[in-house]
Amino acid sequence: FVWSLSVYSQPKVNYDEKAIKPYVLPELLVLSNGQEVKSVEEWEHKRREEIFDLFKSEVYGRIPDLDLKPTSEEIIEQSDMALNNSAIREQISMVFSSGEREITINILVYLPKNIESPPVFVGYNFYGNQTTTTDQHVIFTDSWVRNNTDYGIVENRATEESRGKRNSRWPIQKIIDEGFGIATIYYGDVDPDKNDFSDGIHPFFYEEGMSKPKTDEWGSISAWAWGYSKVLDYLKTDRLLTDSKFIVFGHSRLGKTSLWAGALDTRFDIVISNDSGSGGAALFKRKFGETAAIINANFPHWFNANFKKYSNNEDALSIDQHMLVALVAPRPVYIASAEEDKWADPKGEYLSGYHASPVYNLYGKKGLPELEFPETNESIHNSIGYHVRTGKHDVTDYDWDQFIKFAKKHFNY
Ligand code: GTR
Repeated sequence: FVWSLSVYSQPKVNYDEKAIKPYVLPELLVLSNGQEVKSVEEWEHKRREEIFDLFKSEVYGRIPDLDLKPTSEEIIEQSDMALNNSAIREQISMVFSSGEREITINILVYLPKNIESPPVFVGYNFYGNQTTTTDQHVIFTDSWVRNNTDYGIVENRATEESRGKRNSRWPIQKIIDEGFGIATIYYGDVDPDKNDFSDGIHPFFYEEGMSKPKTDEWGSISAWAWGYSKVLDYLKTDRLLTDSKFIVFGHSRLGKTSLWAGALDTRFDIVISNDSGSGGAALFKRKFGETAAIINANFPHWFNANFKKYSNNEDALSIDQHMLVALVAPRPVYIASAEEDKWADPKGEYLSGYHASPVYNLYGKKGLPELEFPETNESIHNSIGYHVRTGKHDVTDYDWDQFIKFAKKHFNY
């Protein structure tokens, strides 16, 4: 067994609450000039903009604002008799091209029958749409997929053997039976998850001579967030979803992404982060579990180049993740943790919701008012929702039950 240099050079991972050094969170409601923010107006027009700018320049990276439109967008397959005749299925192919370059984003949609414009969960998957269900009609991605021998994925290509392999994370029938739709997309269609800026969407935006984004420009999390907005652009035009509400959902690295996407794109009516941890809901300055140094070493492409300055230097960060949660306000946001997922720092995930609450209060909404960490398996459904459930880093039925309950409550549905 050979330690890779990046692992070897890591500081020890801290899992001891008592060993956390005192830290100071950046003030949420104080402008950079020292002035206090006292109204929604000041929050929206001043402080929110400042915070966005910090997350863009120092963490996830700026998304180029060239408005790239799909070169084609087509429903390539549909059925009114999906899932034993209980659902409508649509598969949409969105193609983006520029010169020789092309990416295809495939959206798999299931909708309950006989409900007009149902609310829809929108979430990326890790290994291709075919892994989310055993439904034989689901089309494979042509994009690069991470190898996984359990799923028979060996040459970075989706395989028949992988069909349905991740369906425990996608209780599609339950979602449909509860009156919701679901849209899922393979995240690698937008940007393959590897430290390589020559593929995916990034190169579409390079100026002459560039081979990677500039130091303040987008890493992969921002690229996936961009993809979420493009998918939403389509969903907003779907004839069956004219008045639908949309819930952006993601697990782990994709939970980091759903928070950032939901903050950026206010057309997402609810934002859900599952076990998002470091760079997601967890507070960096606690340095508990996965730290900035560890994540930068193992996944340098997720963030922008500027973020590297904060490895072992969290004190210098002028943001922390409570500010990311606050950017979603006043829309409902749900943060889910798992007890055994210490790597993602459940308490740090909770605390970012707690410390984001003053912004919700400005809108007359209730966030997470108690500093005390809640009991396991007791969910909170205020405008900021939270639970820590028993078990590991995963998406379980318990998680989905809470997401559905949360959406029903806040949509009055
Ligand atoms: C881990 C990473 C976490 C989380 C997770 C996942 O390896 O350290 O930050 O993103 O992957 O996405 O499953």
